[in-house]
Amino acid sequence: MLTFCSPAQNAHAPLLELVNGQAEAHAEIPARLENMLAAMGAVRAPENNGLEPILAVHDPAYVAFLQSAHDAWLAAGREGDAIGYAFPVRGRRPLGLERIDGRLGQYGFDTVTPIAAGTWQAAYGAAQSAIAAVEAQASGEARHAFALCRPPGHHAGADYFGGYCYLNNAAIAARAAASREMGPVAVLDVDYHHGNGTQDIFYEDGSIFFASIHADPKTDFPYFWGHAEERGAGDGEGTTFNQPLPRGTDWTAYEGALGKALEAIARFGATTLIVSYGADTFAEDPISQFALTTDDMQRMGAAITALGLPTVTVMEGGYNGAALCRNVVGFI
Ligand code: Q9C
Ligand code: ZN
Repeated sequence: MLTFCSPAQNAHAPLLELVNGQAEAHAEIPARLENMLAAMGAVRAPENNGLEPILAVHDPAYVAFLQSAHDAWLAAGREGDAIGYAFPVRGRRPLGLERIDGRLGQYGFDTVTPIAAGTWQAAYGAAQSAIAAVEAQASGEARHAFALCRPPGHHAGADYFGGYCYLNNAAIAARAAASREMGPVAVLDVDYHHGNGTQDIFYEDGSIFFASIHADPKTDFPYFWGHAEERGAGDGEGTTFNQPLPRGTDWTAYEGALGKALEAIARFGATTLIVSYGADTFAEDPISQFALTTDDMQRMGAAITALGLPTVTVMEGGYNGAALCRNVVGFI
């Protein structure tokens, strides 16, 4: 499998997340990537395709914020990683706020996604890995490619970060594939958590199908998105397909949901598939509650491959460091 990973990706090393009323050691750390790299064999550093494919998805003011936020944090006399603490409840008027605290709240939606010194550099590198995977397909070099992204991307929207995500690697890949006329494009999100950012980016876009299988947001992050009744809007009505599943879900129930998602993608007429793969559906994931085994990861990969579409897989979550490598290798 042709795998892309940028050396810049490990410049992002967040220290803490504020969760359950406490500061905890962050779960999305460089060791995740080290574990996966150790198991993957040869990986290729992506060429630099610049900001253009990123700006095809993300708002320029948001990108400028990400590039400068940690410097602004230091300039405000702070130490460590930038974390917001005040968030607008209803919508965000264009207030032109200047203080870093206001801007962190404006662009962020949680307290678990710090902006550290190397965050921009790493997120940019991860996005380049996703773009390079699409380019390898477009040029005919590979039918399937894997972007070993970190930090992950599927919780990030056009102008917001959250859920350990800053740039939406899968959405950037999907748009890049569509602009290379590889479409219609479908995104299948099999991370434990709902890919709210990807859903939001394509919610009113009928040209890109989004299917997600995830823990019921009634019980799990990101809570406010991923409910079954969210089906898209406007031109995108019916091109968003959510299947929330209860905690404890094992392969028997998961397989049925995966079959339905793949059927919907085939019915849509997709000719390119982008997979947001999270290994956090694993039974022993420290922050998640599904019950899939390493063998199930292989079954999942086989079922998706049986769809017969050229596929770019983008890495999302998965926090059991020791098992991450075999789960990813099993899936791939
Ligand atoms: N420490 C991804 O898997 N909640 N993001 C953490 C437990 C946030 C997960 C609570 C989970 C975000 C890409
Ligand atoms: Zn996840």
